[in-house]
Amino acid sequence: MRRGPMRAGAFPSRLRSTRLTSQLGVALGVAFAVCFLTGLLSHLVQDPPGWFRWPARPVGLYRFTQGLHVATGLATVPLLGVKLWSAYPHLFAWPPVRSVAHALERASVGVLVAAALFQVVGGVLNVSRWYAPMPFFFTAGHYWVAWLAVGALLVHVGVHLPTVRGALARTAAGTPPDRLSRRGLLGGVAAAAGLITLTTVGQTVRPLSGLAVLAPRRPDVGPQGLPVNKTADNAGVRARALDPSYRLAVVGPAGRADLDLAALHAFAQHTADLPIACVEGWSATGRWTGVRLRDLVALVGGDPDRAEVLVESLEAAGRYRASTVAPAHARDPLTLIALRLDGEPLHPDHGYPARLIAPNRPGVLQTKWVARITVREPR
Ligand SMILES: Nc1nc2c(c(=O)[nH]1)N[C@H]1C(S)=C(S)[C@@H](COP(=O)(O)O)O[C@H]1N2
Ligand SMILES: [Mo]
Repeated sequence: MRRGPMRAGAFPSRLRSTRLTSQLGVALGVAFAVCFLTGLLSHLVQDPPGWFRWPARPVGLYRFTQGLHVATGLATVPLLGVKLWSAYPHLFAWPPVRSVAHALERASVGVLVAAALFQVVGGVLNVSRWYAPMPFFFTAGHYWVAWLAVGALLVHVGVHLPTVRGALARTAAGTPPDRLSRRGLLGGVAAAAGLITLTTVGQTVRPLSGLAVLAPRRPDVGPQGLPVNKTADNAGVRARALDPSYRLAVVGPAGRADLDLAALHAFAQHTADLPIACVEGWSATGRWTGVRLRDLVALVGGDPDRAEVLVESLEAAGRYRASTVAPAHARDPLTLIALRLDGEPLHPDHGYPARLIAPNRPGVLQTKWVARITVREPR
């Protein structure tokens, strides 16, 4: 009956132990928890329900939480790999099902493994901007499968907590290890995770940018020294962005103003050092100069301290063609309709003639090629 991996002694490595699996499980659990919470936060910031308020300060908070999200997610790759290696002989346990509870537990492990792989592989593909293998909207899939993974993880932890506790309480493993010791293996996993972190985190931690050889983005590579996600050509806006008849429409309770570039430059100009913090984990700071959004709100009769603002792009379609600026950001003196980057007019790929830049916001909400600003009075 019991052949191949099913037979007794089919997995001779003495490196595997309950203790090893427990230690890897704890590390993976911590990384997953951090990744889940920072991911949930990012979701709330991008798509805020009515009860959720995200502050405009500190300026770089989202840059930090999203950098942490992507860094913990990437560090999970070797952890998850070795964890699966350490536990997969259980897949061939005999008898395959002992009871209804055992069957349910095995099914939940199946869900957990599938969901964890989906999250990690999908996250890496997204960071690499390789969407072909994902024929669905990445953000929505990543969000819902995260809940699936958390549910299955809670069941998993609940079932195995007593075993893990016991295994971690014992000091030394009973059998002498193979050539590689358990500590050696754990050290190797930690080193692999550390190396991945070191070679990617420079995409958001500027002093380490020279080491970011595995990161798809470098904070200093791109026109005007800043990376670009979507170019003016990709967005199909180049001609309209460069058209001298460009006007920024500002609409509010007192009416509408159509401002050409000269009119925008005639407003008081302000400069702010603010990061673009992309959800993909890269970030880069620019020195932006332009008109305060609150000044444009006041121009059309809105209340600069309470108004919510809709910012729309010249881009005709596309998920990121518009964003809503909540009152906390709209009233912030650092929130600009930027006309310049480092003292130069914006490069077309950075949103010429005008882009939104606000403190503590995800990159996807920093709308480029702004064409229309609509002031909404507080609800
Ligand atoms: N109109 C428009 N604005 C946009 C986008 C877009 O696709 N369309 N992409 C956003 C994303 S995902 C990011 S990270 C930033 C990137 O800004 P940068 O290309 O100027 O660095 O722009 C944002 N603004
Ligand atoms: Mo982004």
